[in-house]
Amino acid sequence: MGAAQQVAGAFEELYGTAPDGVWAAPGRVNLIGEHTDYNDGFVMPFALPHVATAAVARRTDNVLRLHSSDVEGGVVELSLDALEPGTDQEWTAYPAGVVWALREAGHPVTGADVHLASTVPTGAGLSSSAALEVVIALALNDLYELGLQRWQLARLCQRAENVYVGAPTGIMDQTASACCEAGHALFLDTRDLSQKQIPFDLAAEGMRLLVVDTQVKHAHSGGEYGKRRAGCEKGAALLGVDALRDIAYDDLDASLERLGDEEEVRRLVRHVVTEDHRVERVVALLRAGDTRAIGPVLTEGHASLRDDFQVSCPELDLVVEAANSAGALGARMTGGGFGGSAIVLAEAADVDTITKAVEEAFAAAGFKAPRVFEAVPSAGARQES
Ligand code: GAF
Repeated sequence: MGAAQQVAGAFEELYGTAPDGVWAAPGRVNLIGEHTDYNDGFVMPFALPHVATAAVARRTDNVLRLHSSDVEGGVVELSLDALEPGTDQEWTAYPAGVVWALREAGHPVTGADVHLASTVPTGAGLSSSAALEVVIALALNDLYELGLQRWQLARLCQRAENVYVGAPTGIMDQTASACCEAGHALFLDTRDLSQKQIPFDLAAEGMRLLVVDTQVKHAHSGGEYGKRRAGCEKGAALLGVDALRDIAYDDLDASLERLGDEEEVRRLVRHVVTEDHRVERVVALLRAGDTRAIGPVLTEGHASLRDDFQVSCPELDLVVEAANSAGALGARMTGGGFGGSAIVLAEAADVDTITKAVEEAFAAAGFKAPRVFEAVPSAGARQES
């Protein structure tokens, strides 16, 4: 039985009727472009095969019933009229936040029964929460015939996360989940959400991309992410621009000089401006068919996140160091940082050696064993049945 059928079957057992449909939305890996999305910059994620799957049925009585097979406990019943930002600290805040954001934007959503099951690892920097948000947004968009486009759903999901959940994240993860296509990475300009699908089929070129989940759990509602964001906004204000995206790479040195003794802001600005430039370099290399050459750019990005933006951790640094020493083409942390996952670009023939090297390095350092898997660029959100 496929995942969609299983989730539909569980819905029927739970609620006593069949769902109106089943939808799926993926987690993501970000190839390059980290902490640029809330600076109006460039990002380049691709969708994972891991998905949040939701069986959903409409209701007409302003009630939302939520259940997840991944969380202990029964059905949670919420009144739509009582949904209030900042009041829910549980997983239910993500789907409820989406319903809140839709209704707040004036969309006539009158309730739903939902059963969810997700294969996206949680707390691993792979956007399990965006997958939850997007699957609900897409299901309600279809069921209530709201006619919203994918990028609009992503914006509403971001609003749910920023305002309802209270995590000050950018737009990358929701857009990735909603808009990615199989076999492609998504080159996204987060200023206007314009997008280009860039073919990214590593297997055809004899390479692989590994995800190494360090098992160090992270969260965005914690203060560090917000502090980086505030520091970037301060940098933009000091430099007199709307967002750091507006600092041209060629003007970086002059801009850093203008920041004088604002040492911390200088580091943040340097990361964001060089990272936007790295995204453009990676896009150019992929377009030129020079895929192997992106490896060193990924590693450079890691150094910038570690030294300038300071969002890495010893486990992520060790993945990058051990993988590169064992012959990887390049490696970097992916996602917000402070734990979570790293990605490793490798020749297919070197995957086993590199995996072993990373596992041994973790054991030698006394770290919890990492979880390593291959990431194949997969489809974005869709209706399954
Ligand atoms: C997290 C956030 F949710 C994204 O918006 C992005 O800022 C990312 O960290 C860092 O690039 O995944």
